Amino acid sequence: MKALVTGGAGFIGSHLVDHLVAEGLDVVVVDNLSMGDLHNVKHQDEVTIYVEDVRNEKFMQQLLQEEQPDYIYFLAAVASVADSIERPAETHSVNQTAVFNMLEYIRKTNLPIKQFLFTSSAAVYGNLPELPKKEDSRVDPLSPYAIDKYATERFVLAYGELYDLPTVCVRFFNVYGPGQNPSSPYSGVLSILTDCLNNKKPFTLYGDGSQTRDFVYVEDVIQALWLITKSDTEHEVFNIANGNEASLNAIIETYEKVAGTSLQIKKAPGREGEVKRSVANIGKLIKLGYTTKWSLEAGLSKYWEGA
Ligand code: UD2
Repeated sequence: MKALVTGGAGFIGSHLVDHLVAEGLDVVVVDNLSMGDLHNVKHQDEVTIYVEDVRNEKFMQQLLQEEQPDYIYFLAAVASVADSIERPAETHSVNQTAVFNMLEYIRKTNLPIKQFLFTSSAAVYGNLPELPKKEDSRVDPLSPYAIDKYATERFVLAYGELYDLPTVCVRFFNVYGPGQNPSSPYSGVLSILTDCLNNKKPFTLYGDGSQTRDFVYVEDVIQALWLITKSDTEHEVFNIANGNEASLNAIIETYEKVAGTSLQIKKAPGREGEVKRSVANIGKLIKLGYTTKWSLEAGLSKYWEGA
């Protein structure tokens, strides 16, 4: 069995690649290293890596023909709400057009895949009051990022139904763990917090810290992705989260305790297009056998140990 992982040198992608290699799959990675890093890929001798952009349509088509992957995990993305507001056109070309082009090519050439998994985001739910978010909760995408993710989900599911392709979508909540790149202002907040705690840098807190998120340790995310693959599920959407809501203030406090050091905080206005509260219902995943192995404290301790 062969798996193609776009964004496979990125934070979540590289953990997925490790797991797929351990499961005995042949793994092919496409990553343009815009946020990813080849050092993230542990078993480089066992993985075929192409440093390429998923927007290179010709290249991607040739790759699919040559490699004939059974499983496709589409993780390549401009992965930030704030970044998408700065660069809406570029976000769109990666987060929607590249995915669409691949689906269209698979359809036209009848490429015999076993699963096409698209990674969407909790951002699609927006700021509607229903909590926790279920996969069939109303959506209200507020940013170019969220709009692209939601529209692409619809393409992925419609292509699945209309052309009988084995497609599935997941909505990541806030994923953290080793390998997350803290170097951009759009990086995940826990990677930035880790960097600030480690290097005694001031942390910029956007808003009053009362915004909530559902943080999930990357190992649990990989568990969920693999369960979805093994279950042969198709034409479904799954939340991938921990199922617990925590405010940013509470997360900072917990992390300071775990790290045994305190943070210097600079306040800044809240970010545009941001979600105020976020927490998932993970019942659908639990039905597939998912159990969260990492509480926030356990995950933060593990992350801090390796930082
Ligand atoms: C996360 C995902 C995004 C999308 C979204 C869905 C990451 C990196 N991004 O965006 O892809 O799926 O969830 O809702 O996981 N913050 C600070 N200071 C900083 C950085 C962040 O206060 O230096 C705040 C930020 O304003 C936000 C919270 O921390 O309220 C989490 O920010 P984030 O960028 O880690 O993730 P989020 O939820 O915006």
